[in-house]
Parts: sequence; C-alpha cells; structure tokens
Amino acid sequence: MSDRIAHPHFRNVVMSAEEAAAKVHNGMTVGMSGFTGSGYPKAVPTALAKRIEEEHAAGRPMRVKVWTGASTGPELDGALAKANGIELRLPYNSDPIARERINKGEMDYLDMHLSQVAPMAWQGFLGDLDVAVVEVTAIKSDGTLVPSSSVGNNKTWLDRAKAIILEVNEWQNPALEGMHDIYYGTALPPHRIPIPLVKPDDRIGQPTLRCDLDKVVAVVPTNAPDRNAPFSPPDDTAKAIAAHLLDFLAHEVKMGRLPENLLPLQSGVGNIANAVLSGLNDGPFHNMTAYTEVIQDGMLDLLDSGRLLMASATSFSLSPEAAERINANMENYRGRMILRPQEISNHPEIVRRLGCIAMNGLIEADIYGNINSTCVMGSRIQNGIGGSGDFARNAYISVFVTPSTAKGGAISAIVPQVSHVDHIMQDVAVIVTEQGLADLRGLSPKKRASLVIENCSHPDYRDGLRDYYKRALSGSYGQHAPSLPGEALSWHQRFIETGSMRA
Ligand code: 0RQ
Repeated sequence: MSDRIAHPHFRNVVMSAEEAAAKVHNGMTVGMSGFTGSGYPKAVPTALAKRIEEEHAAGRPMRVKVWTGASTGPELDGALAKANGIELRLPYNSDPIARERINKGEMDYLDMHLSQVAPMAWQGFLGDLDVAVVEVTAIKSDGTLVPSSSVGNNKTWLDRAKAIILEVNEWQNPALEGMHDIYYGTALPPHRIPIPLVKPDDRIGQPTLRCDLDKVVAVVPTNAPDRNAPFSPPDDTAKAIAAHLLDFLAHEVKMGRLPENLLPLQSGVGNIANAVLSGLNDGPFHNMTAYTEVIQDGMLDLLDSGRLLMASATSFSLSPEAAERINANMENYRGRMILRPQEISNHPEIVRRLGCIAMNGLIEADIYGNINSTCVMGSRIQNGIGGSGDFARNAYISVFVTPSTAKGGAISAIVPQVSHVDHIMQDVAVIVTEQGLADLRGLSPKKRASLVIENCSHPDYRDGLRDYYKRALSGSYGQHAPSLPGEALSWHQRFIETGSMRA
C-alpha cells in the first residue's frame, strides 16, 4: 500500500483503474483534473476508454461529458476521443484526435473563458456533475489532498460531484506540498466579497484541497509522468517578435508608463509565447513577477536566471525535459511558485488590480485589431480561447503576438476582416509580428488599420491589404471602420478553394 495514502478511509477504497472506471456510466458528466498536460488522471480515463470500446463492440451506447481545467494528455482526451466516448467536452482542448472529431461534427465542444468555468458550475448553468476524477500527489492523515502539478477546477469538481475517484500519482514530487494556494472564499452573488489578493505572491488560501470522505468511492494508485509536448526552439521569426516586444516594453519604461521591473507578466500557450519569455531573459528587465495561467519552459528559465522573482499560475506546461528539471529541484522552486485554482489565477478582478501585461498568441488579426484565437477559416477549431480572454480584456497592456503568415506563407495572419472574433478591438492594445509592432492604444479604427497594415503584415500580402483598405475608404457604407462586406472574407474563401490566400 502506498504511503502516500495516509488516511484509513481512503485506504479502504483502493482499487484498480478498471474497477474505478466501472463506476462511470453512459451519459454521466465527469469532471476531471488536468490543465495543459499537467496533473490529469492517467489510469482511470484509459480504463474508461477501453470499457467504452467494449460497450460499442457489443452494440451498446456509451459516451460521457468531460469537463476539465484545460487541455490534458493523450491518456485522457486522446484515449476517450479515439474510443468515440466523449459526447461533450469543455472548456478547452488541444488533443489532435478530439480536435478532429469536433471538426467532423462527431463531438460537441464548449469553448469557454477558463475563469468562468467554476462559477458557471456553481451557478448551475452547466448541469449536474456526477463524478470527479482527480489526480493528487498525496492524501494526508487529516483527509485533505495535496494537489498535483495543476490545480485547475479541482476544488469545484470535488465540491460539486456526487462521487469522487482519486488517482494518487507517485511520480509527482511530494515536495509539491506547500506550493499550492487553494482559496475557499468564493461565493455566488449577492454574497461575493473582494478577493484579498493584492500582490502576485500573496497567499490567501490553504495548501491542500478539502474533500468529503463519504463521497470518495475509489482511490487508484498510479506512477506515471505528465505528458507534455516539447516546445520548438525559437526560430528567427520568434526571435524577431520577441525583439520588437522588448523594444516596446523598454520604451514604455522610458516614458514612465511602466515600472522598471515591468508589471506582472501573463504569457499564453504556444511556441511564440514561449519564445517571447526566452527573449526576456536577454532583455534589460530584472525583478519581474508573473501572474499567469501556466508556467512554461521560458518562465522556468527566467526563474533560474533570477530575472523573475516568482510566478503565480494554475499549472505547469513544461516540456518533458523541463518537467524533469523542476521535479529534481522542487524544494528550490517551491518558495517561488504558487499554483492556484484557475478561477483565481485568471480572475478578471485580480488581473485588472495587478495590471498584468498580457501576451497571447493568435490565429489571425484584422486591420482594425479584432482577433481570432480559435477558429481556422472561421469554422475549424484549433484549441480554444483558454485564458486569453480573461487576461486580454482586463490587462494593463494587452499584447497579441504571431508570425505574419501561416502554413508556409499560404495564409496571411493579417486579414481584411477576421473570420471569427474572440477578442474585439477594444481588448487589443498591441499586435506584434516579425515584421514589426503596432501600438493601437488611443487610436481610432482608421488609424489602427494603417498601422496594422504597414507595421505587421507580410510584404507578400501588404499591397493586397492596402488596395482593399483604399477601396473600402471610398466604397464603404460607413466611414467609422470602413469595410466591403462582400469582399472582406474573400481571402478565406480563396484559401478554401485554392489552398492559398494569395491572389
Ligand atoms: O498548426 O502545427 O498544424 O501547422 O496553429 O501555430 O504558429 O506554432 O503558434 O503555437 O503560438 O499557437 C493561436 C493556436 C497559436 C495558440 C495559437 C496554426 C499553425 C499551427 C500553432 P500546425 P504556431 P502557437 C492562455 C492563453 C488560444 C488560447 C490562448 C492558442 C498552429 O496561441 O491556442 O491564447 N491560443 N491561451 O499552422 C491556419 C492561421 C493560423 C494557423 C496559426 N491563420 N490559419 N492555421 N495556425 N495561425 C493559456 C491557456 O489558455 C491554457
């Protein structure tokens, strides 16, 4: 028996993953742990997927609704999607098999602001939660749970679910204990009070999760690593984007609009966001802090170099190499990292109060600075909005970064009009590509358009954008944000028909 399970009640319900998975039935809603490939349950979802395949082979229907923190790993989303076992998925997915099923119309997907998931579950808007399946590092003798490498929505799943299945993963370092800050002060209106967090390193909660013993129906010991994809090393494009952004931040310091150590950083998922963090390691800034959603490799490097004093997040999003690095030095990192529930790590009230500098990736931006973060050609989901909306709308400065083209140059990331809107232009202050940076603060739509076209678009598409905008200036129905509706999405249509946006 694992010595990570220190409470007798939990020891009494230790069983295999298969026995635990048998407690999940067709049509149930399952709230799983997991956030960007960290802290997700690894054994029960795999056993559940196997059972679903067996049920399907026997001609019986079986599918479940899966709620998580954000993305998970192949043993969860991959296995369940492969078995065609997911009826509905929320709030975020980056698994390629699940993505394919969503885009084929075989699986429903609710792409949500990550800060809103727990409140919506409490408000009852999402329906009942039948089972929680949560990975933890250990179960303490007082019956509380040491969280794993992500917190996500685990507090809410444990509180709301009718039954609880725990995976106790021995691979997670016991020294994680003490890194988490679980805040139990949230309430529903009209009983909400201010969240008492005024600095990124404030601790406002407790280090462990509470759990109603009577609801725990299974405990499954595991020993398996988190599985995250490695980041690509920054290429010339990523380095150029980082350089433009660093120049901009230095200029803001010089103008007295930012303190010398900047303001708490938020950095999104993906290769470009990670590259920007690497750029900060070579920049002029010291004593920085991060109030963000995920701690990725670039942030670990900043902590290692001492540039970053501390990072607050809800999860790790690390390459396998960085995950090993953090696991081997957990004691060293523990005092400088705080993992919180995602409703707190992404809380609009706190992001606005701290004045975060938000830096997120995008699929496409239009000439006015509206942003599509999620849907390729307006309809094919890539990942989801994730936390980008939580931070972009409430940030001190909201920055979006992207290469100016995608798919080997066949797609322009700057288009006449976005084919789907995640972030409206009022939520977008700065757009950066390898071509340059457009500071859109305080500018009217027409001034924004000229700047985005001239500073951010790729030379192969710049003349096309200038031509469109010039004709819109004379032929538009209105002159506030000139547009030609019949032509505005023609670049996307051309790509769908020919495989390229090029004229
Ligand atoms: O797909 O690998 O199949 O070629 O999108 O693109 O250029 O590697 O950039 O890794 O930074 O991701 C918006 C997806 C950018 C990410 C997005 C295709 C491109 C490639 C990845 P392939 P890159 P990145 C808080 C913040 C939303 C969530 C968020 C994202 C793949 O940043 O998911 O911000 N953001 N969360 O080819 C067609 C275009 C494209 C395109 C990119 N215009 N058309 N395909 N791609 N632009 C953290 C969390 O919420 C957890």
